[in-house]
Amino acid sequence: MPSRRTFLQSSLLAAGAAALPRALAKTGPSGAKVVSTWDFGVPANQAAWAVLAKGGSAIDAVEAGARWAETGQCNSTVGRCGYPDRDGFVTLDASIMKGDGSCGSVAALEGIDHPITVARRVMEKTPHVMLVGAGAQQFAIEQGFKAQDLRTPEAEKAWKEWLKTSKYAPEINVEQRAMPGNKENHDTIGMLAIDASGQLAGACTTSGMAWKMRGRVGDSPIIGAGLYVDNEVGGATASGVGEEMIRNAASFLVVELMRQGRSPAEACREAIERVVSKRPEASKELQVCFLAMNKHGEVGAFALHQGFSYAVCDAGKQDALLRSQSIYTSQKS
Ligand code: SD4
Repeated sequence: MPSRRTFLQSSLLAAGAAALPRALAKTGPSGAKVVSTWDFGVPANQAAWAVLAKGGSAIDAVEAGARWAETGQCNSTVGRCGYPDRDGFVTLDASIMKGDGSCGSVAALEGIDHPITVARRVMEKTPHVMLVGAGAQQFAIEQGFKAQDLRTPEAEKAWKEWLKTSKYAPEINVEQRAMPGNKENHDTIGMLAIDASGQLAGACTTSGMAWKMRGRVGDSPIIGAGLYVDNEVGGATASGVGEEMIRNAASFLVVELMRQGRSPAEACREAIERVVSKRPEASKELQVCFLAMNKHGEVGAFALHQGFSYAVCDAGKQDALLRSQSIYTSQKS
């Protein structure tokens, strides 16, 4: 097993993000860190780091990072520009959680461009944890959000193309196909942060699987499946085909494995092995990815199939992009 340092160095990818503003480089509290899924985690982390570097809280940081992913880019898998369900509706899922156990989420939310902030309002302004569908939208509007049509012309075109076959068959790493001209296969953003005072928080936001059935909810808004955070241990988040995360209470599982003494990488690997052991045949055809950080700021990831990347940002380096190890090393075995 390579040391963490060796692993990080050997798996560093060419930084895909724009150069950092000079003011951000090598500044910020030394204990603070933010990590997130896929290539677009690099710029999303930087949006979160802008909060942490000023001594801001982990919860404010992950909300800022997730908000960037929801509108700052347009990639068919998160927030605005997300691909619709099979009936043509863009429906968004998001969750947010603090290390003290506070949490909030929204599922199947339509017409609201910042589901992560609605999830935070559920956490802070209601006695509930989760609001779904029309009720979630009603709450968002009461909170001052504007309902709008989130379906882009590109998403509409892709949906009409999909209707020709109407075949629901998620592809590994590209289940929600990148827009024409967008070469990245990035996906749902899951983000974990630790702030200067040692508090942890996480966020997860997505438009879910493209062409899903109307009413389908994935793992991302389900506390314990797509996201789980505990100040006493650490946090975990997931990307990939959410049904597998729900079946295995996967992010909770990763955190509990860390509680039992596993490193973040070991915990992610063991959780992936659990997914495989439950459905070995299905596991060959779909992607599942975990990212975890413990309370000491150690980071690890593991995926079912190769191709999962994750971004790490702290006072020393704000644009690290790493490649996760995986069970299967070719996309289909
Ligand atoms: C879902 N986990 O809705 C999300 C989608 C995703 O890679 O992460 N795809 O199931």
